[in-house]
Order: sequence, then structure tokens, then C-alpha cells
Amino acid sequence: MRKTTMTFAAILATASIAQASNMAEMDANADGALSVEEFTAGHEGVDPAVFTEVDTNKDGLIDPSEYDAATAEDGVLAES
Ligand SMILES: [Ca+2]
Ligand SMILES: [Ca+2]
Repeated sequence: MRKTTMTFAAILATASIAQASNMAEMDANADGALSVEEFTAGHEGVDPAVFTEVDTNKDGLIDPSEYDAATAEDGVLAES
């Protein structure tokens, strides 16, 4: 019983960390921005057209502010 509770707590902790560093985890070359390859690898099954939508300044990279905007409540990547 005790072990089950501990495991559940560990899963919760891991989930909140993953949420916070989501973009950093997808940033495979650690340049602080997401290429279309990094973005589609991080969002399995995503339509590449979504990348274009998230990349609001159309420089071919998603920077943290663009990613934040996309994951905000009314953003393209908002979880429904
Ligand atoms: Ca990158
Ligand atoms: Ca951009």
C-alpha cells in the first residue's frame, strides 16, 4: 500500500517537471528554439501546418515566447 502511494507521488512529480521543461526537452540541439523537426518530434502526429501557425514571426523557428503563446489558454497548442 505504502509503495503504491509513493509511486503515485513520484509520477505526479515527474509530470509537473515535464510540463515545466516541455520546450527545453524538445530542443534537441539546445539552441533555445524549436525547428520544425524538433517540434514535430515533440508533438507526435502533429500537422506540420501547426508549426507555421505557432511560428508567428515566420523565421522558421519557434522561440520560447511563440511557444508560450501557443500553449496559452487560447493558443494553437492549448490542451482542450
Ligand atoms: Ca533547437
Ligand atoms: Ca519564430
